[in-house]
Amino acid sequence: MKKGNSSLFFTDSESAESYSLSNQFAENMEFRLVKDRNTATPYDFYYATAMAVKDNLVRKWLRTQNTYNENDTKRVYYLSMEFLIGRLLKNMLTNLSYDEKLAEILERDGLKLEDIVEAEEDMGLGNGGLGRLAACFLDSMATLKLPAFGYGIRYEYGIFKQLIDNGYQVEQPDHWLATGNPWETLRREINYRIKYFGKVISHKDDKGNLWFDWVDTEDVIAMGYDIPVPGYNTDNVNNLRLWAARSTDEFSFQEFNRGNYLQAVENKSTDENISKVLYPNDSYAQGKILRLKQEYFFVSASLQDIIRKYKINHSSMADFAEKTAIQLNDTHPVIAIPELMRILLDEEKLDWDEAWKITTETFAYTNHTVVPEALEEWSVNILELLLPRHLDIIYEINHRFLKYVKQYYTADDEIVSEISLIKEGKEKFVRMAYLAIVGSHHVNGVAALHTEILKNRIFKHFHKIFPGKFVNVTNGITPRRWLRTANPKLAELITNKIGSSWAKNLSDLRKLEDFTNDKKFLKDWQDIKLENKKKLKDYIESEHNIKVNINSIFDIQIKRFHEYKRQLLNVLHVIDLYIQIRENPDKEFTPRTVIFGGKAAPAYLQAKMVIKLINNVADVINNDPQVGDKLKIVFLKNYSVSLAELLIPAADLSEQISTAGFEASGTGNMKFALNGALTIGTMDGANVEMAEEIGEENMFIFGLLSDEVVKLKESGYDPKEYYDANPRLQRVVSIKISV
Ligand code: 26Q
Repeated sequence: MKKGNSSLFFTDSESAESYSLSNQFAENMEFRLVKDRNTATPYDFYYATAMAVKDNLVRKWLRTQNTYNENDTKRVYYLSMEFLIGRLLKNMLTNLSYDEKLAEILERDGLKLEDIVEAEEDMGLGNGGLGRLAACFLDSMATLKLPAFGYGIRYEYGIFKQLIDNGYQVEQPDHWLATGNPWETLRREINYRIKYFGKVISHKDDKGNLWFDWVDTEDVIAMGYDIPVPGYNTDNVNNLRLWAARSTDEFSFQEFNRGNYLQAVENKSTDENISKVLYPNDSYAQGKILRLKQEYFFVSASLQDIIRKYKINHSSMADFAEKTAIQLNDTHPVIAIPELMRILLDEEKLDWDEAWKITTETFAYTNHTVVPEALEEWSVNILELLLPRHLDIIYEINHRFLKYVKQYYTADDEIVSEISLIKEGKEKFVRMAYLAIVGSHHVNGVAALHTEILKNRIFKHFHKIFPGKFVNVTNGITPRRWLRTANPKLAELITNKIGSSWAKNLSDLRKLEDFTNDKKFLKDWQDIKLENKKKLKDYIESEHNIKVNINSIFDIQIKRFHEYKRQLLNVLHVIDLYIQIRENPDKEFTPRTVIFGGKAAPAYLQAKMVIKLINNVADVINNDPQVGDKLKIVFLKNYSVSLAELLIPAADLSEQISTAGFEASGTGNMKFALNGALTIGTMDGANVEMAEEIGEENMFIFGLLSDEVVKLKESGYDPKEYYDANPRLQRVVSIKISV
């Protein structure tokens, strides 16, 4: 330790930054991990490195947060049930520009940064696109020096690990926290009480005003864990706060009095299930009470925390919306709307109109899907049981909204019931997307086409009732992780040509247009691609025992398995190629390796059968001596962010082939294009804008447009007609192959 320090704290001039990384590494290894040269495992090397890097961030982290408080800046809060972060070490090193320095230090002890990085578990706290988008936004917001905060859940189990057994997907729990998480800091003082169940009572005050109280609740504690989010090439370090559930200490006296001590403690331990596991479906909202508990859990904790921070500088709630923007990542955190209303009405004692103004000026909602079964609807019965006061408030919001609708929009009862926040029927439901629209100042789609579909199809009445509320914000990706970190050689080649500004300002890549005829540059580019393909080839061989030809086209489709994403169409095409090879063995054929990766929701049988089909087709094709290395098909198990970082830089062809109108945006499409792959795709989601941006000559566009899909469905779509009219399709579908 440093000598001569008269205080227990570092002063500004002698900050922790002045310690050398190698000293910190050694201190961590010895004092925190209690290991030496003889006992350290590869995981210890990773852990000691990660802690040293984090220590180097702390000063900037503290300073950034202090500056926000001192300046009372307006803050943006990103509320998301998912943050699909992947590994952090390399990303942290990139953003701090430490990568080379550290690699050098490690090398002195015969260690390779590349190996150390591999020891880190993925933080798989998300399903797919929506969760990865949240992670990319954190990186971008820190890089742009925005005072932004992420809020989510510290799931003990992330997205399941996928094994393949006899071609079938098998799910295994992902206990990622078992080996510890060097990036997080438990904030003991940041904990909040979350209320559930109970009842609403009312009383009148002296002036005759009616007040409501939510009482007799069963409470759980939310504990805050913080993860630093450094921006690229800036001293800004933002914060991601994840909540973990802990039981309150007051265990059940009822049980205790009955002499059932253990039962009393056991019941408490079930409270901690709230943050136990991420729901693994990405397109089906099942309506389970535990899911609603999770949603309210992190929303209530986050709002309490946001309001506490606001109150450091403010004595009334009047300026709350001016100082606070809360972005709702899909409807998953939308219970925040009635929750803020509850706080403003019942605790802050504002009247309805004031409270509603603040609420609607605070929230904005991002929609990520038009698939009807993915739109959340909560049973009124469940809400009444779990969150009775919120249900009252939702009814009041609906009452006022429908009054407005009838006055200014339509008296047509059918339309009124169609757009009511409450879906009537044998069982009543709250339509969370409608609640989000009514309670937010803006609603955005995630690509131009998707936003048009929101405005003209699924939310058309709302668009007419609230003109200007719907806006487009096309998704993006962080070029730091997806080019600089994932494909360092290509990043360096580009930087050598046009400088490094592209990493912050991606449109600067246009400068590369000057080099489209530079033979040396193109050759270097191709060499890097080939090197990346070799790395992937080695992985495929070691993990899947399949030998692939690196001179074949690497044709890659990686994403969640879903019917609308049409992995089935892709595998049917592979079967067609196989038939062609078998029928014309001597015909020239451009060798191709078709690679699939992705998880299916555990209960989504149709998607799981497509995985099984791909694996069966792979068994036949890969073992057919007549095919040789002309064609290979590979299903990679356990697709993840870190696997994406290996796959995308090695791709020649990116598959983005969803049925037009269904893929809200897609973000994988952009990652491939950034790494120099060509795209085969439909005019769906952000593919449309990509075609404009990168030029249609760099995309193979096919298929119906989204309006044509709608028309075809309306006029009666009969797949059998296509089958009957197309002999090639008939052969593909009816081919009998034995494994
Ligand atoms: C809802 C209720 C209960 C349980 C789970 C869910 C749930 C969870 C995750 C519903 C949907 C999701 C995830 C959706 C998602 O990832 N959508 C994708 O979002 C990307 C980012 O905007 C887009 O690029 C993709 O097009 C879109 O599919």
